[in-house]
Amino acid sequence: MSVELLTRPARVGPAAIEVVVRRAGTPVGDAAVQVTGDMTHAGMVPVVVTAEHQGDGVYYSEGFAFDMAGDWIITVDVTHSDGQRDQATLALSVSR
Ligand SMILES: [Cu+2]
Repeated sequence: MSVELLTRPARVGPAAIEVVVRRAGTPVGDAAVQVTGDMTHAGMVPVVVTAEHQGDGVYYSEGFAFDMAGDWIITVDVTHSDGQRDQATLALSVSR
């Protein structure tokens, strides 16, 4: 599984995220993909969006948003149709 932030450089505001889900090299089109953004300090409400399948194992959301500058961790939770779960994280620094 790979996670990529499409809106570069990462700045405060709306952002697009793409997640590519594969199993043993084969694209997975029937998973549920949730993207959660957290910051590295306490007291923040996480940003949570659902990424929609676009075909070929690519899931996309443009509903993500960074509401504060600083260090963020994006966690992608994938639930497969058989109930198995995968998780991936992406750490990044968001500027104003
Ligand atoms: Cu914050």
